[in-house]
Formats: sequence, structure tokens, C-alpha cells
Amino acid sequence: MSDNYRSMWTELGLDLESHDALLGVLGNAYQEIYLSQKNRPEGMAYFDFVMSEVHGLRIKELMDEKAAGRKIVGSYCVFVPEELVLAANATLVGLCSGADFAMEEVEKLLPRNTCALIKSSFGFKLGKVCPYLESADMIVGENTCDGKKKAYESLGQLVDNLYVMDLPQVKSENGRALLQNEYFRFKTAMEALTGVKITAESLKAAIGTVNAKRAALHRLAALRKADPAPISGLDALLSNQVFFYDNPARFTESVNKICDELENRIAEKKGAFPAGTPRILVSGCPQAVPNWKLPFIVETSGAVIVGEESCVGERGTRNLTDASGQTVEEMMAAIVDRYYQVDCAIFTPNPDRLAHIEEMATAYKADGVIHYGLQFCQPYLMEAMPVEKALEEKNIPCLRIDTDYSMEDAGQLKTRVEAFIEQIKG
Ligand code: BJ8
Repeated sequence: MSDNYRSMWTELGLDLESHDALLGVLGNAYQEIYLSQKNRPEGMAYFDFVMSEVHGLRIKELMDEKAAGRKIVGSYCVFVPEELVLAANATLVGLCSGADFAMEEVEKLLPRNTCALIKSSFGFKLGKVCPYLESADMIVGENTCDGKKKAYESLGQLVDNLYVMDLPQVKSENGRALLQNEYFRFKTAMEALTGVKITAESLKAAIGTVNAKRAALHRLAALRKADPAPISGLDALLSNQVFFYDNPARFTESVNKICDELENRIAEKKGAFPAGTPRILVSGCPQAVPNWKLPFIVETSGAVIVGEESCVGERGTRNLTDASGQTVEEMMAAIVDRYYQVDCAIFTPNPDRLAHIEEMATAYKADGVIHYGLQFCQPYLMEAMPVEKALEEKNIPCLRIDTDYSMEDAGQLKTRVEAFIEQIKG
């Protein structure tokens, strides 16, 4: 990376030594996990470039946007509506939380038995290694699981720009009303942050932009139904991860280009893996950058991942927002409708998620489902039990794992995954 970036990182307050260490680990992991794959689509070169510049060029772009007066908003959850951020002339970036960092410091603030995702978000702050977090003018925390909502109380002591969004826990008339109120409150907060009033015109354009990037991922997902699968689960996951922080228009264009290439591959029966490779659907907790542990294990054990029932995946992007409204109120209602359908495990009860897992297993012709739970994540680990039971009733094999970001259990996981793959080969 260019030396110019070092002064940018210094200005952002990063700890350069720790940051160098992080980038070193990231670069090695990317080399080992991504660049060692065979039969990758050529279009993935774009994502290789994005990853090589993840703390470089993209941050420079954000800094240029800031210099031109645009605000940056950071988020930890797919419930933060990008449509409202864009319509207020700001940029939304996901704050990834997919790796352990500064764990000793973190465990002074959070109990040891907190999920890896929450710990990671603190580690990146305490270790001063995340330029996205440091460039954000507003950080949005959302009241989802108990871990997150209590952790935001502590995060609020570490940053001076935390905005907490309340969210319903039950899908009911009251729940929907709460979501609607919170989205109107957020709209006002965005307008206050940027000084830009959200109009029908700007909101319609923003809905179009976000829908286009979701639609590109829908297109990519649909192509994974083919056998042989034209793209690895690792590469598809990376596209879903980059969704959260790339420039939206460029992201859409790049994914659509990959889809064009995948269509040709399918016509030529070219795959990332041979035809007949056992097909796995992964379901559960989000896998944020650079959490590539499970797909790496699965795809080096003789199977291919064909879908992610996850917020970094289909749960996060499943529905488009209806863009037919003419007024701000009509479009706000459409935004509430769209997000209200997200079937995160924090909702009780949460029958839609179960239905979606079954639908996805059928649509992607999965031979089995791996339920991915992060240790200490109550919502997803609790739901894993009924998910497994329901799948077994439908004769869909299911493997439940709970893990964290360390590689300590990698050998043990690999053994279990290999045994599962043998089972589904049957
Ligand atoms: S909408 S899944 S992105 S909350 S893994 S922090 S649930 S203890 S991430 Fe999520 Fe929004 Fe829901 Fe999606 Fe808590 Fe579990 Fe940790 Fe989690």
C-alpha cells in the first residue's frame, strides 16, 4: 500500500504498529484462503483488488467524500436502512467485526462469555485499527440481542458519536409501529447530521441504488443453483461481505459483471468444483470480514457452499424496497415494510426464518445444512435446535456447530465437517 496512506491512518488516530500487524495477518490469510483457490471467476479480480485496498483506497475515497462535506455513518446491523443514509447525502459503511483483536483489553470491558462479533467490534476500537470506525461521523448501534444492546452502553463511553436505534423483538402491530417510529427518528437524525432534507426525489434515488445492489446479489445467488456451482462459497461470501462497504454503484456493476461471466460458465458447464460435489447451505450468525473460517474448512473438505442464510447473505438482502411510492411518507412505509421482514433470531417467535432455511435448502439443491452459531450467541444457538429438528423431519441432514474466531478448534471442526460430508454423500 502507498506510503500516503500512512499519514491518512495517522490522522485518523490509528495505532500504526498494531494496524500493520493486522494488515499482515489479513494479507496472509487472504493469500492462503482466497488466492489459493482454483477455477475462480476472472471477475473476482475486482474483489481481490478491493481487499488489497480495504484500508487504503476505499478509506481514501471516504476521506475525500468527507473533505467534500459528505458524512460517513457506520453500522453493525442490517436493520440500519441504507436508503435513509444515502437520501441524506451520506455514506453507510458496515463495521465488520470479523476478527479477534486486543482481546485482553476487550475482556476488561466485556464478560469473557460475550460472542466473538461483539468482542471484535470492541477490539477494533480499543486496538485503534479500524479506519472505517474512526472515519465515521455517526456510529449506529441497534438494540437487537442482549449482548449488543448492553455492549453499546459501554461503547458509548469509548466514542462520542454513538446513535442507538431501538428495535422491536416481536413481530406485532406494536412491533411494526416501533420500527416505523425509530426509522422516522433516524431520518430526522440523518437530516440533522448532514443538514440535508430528505425529499421524495432523493429517497426514490436512494431506494433505487440500494435495490440495485441487492438485485445484483440476488442474481449471483440464483446462479449458484447450477451444478457444477459456478462460484465457490468463499468467493460468494466475499461479495456479500464487500456489499457493506464498497461504493454502491461500483459494487453493483462489478457483481453484475461476475454474473455475466458465471452465466457463460454455466453454459459451458464450468464450475468452481466438479459437478456432483456435495452442496451445503450455511445458516446462522453473520460471517463478517475477515471471518472465512467455516467456508474455508468446508471447501477444503470436499464440499461446496451454495448459499448463506445469514445477514451477510440472503437474510440481509432478501427483499427489495418497493420504489413505487410518490411521497416521502409512502416510501418510508415501504422501507418499514421491507426491513420488518428481516427474520433475525432476536425476534420471538421467529417462524419465517425456519421457512426460509427450508426454502433455500430446496432452491439451492443443498444436500445438507450447516448451522453456524457463534459461541455465547443465545438467539442463534437457541434457534439451532428447532432448525435441526425441522430439517431432520424433512430428511435434510443438519450439522450444528458453535465456534468463535480463533483457529484453535479448526482441526476438530474439520473432522466434524468431513464426517458430515461423508454422511450426506451417503
Ligand atoms: S439482523 S443477525 S446483523 S442483530 S452473533 S451480536 S445476535 S450474540 S449479529 Fe445481527 Fe442485525 Fe440480527 Fe443480522 Fe448478538 Fe448473536 Fe453476537 Fe449477533
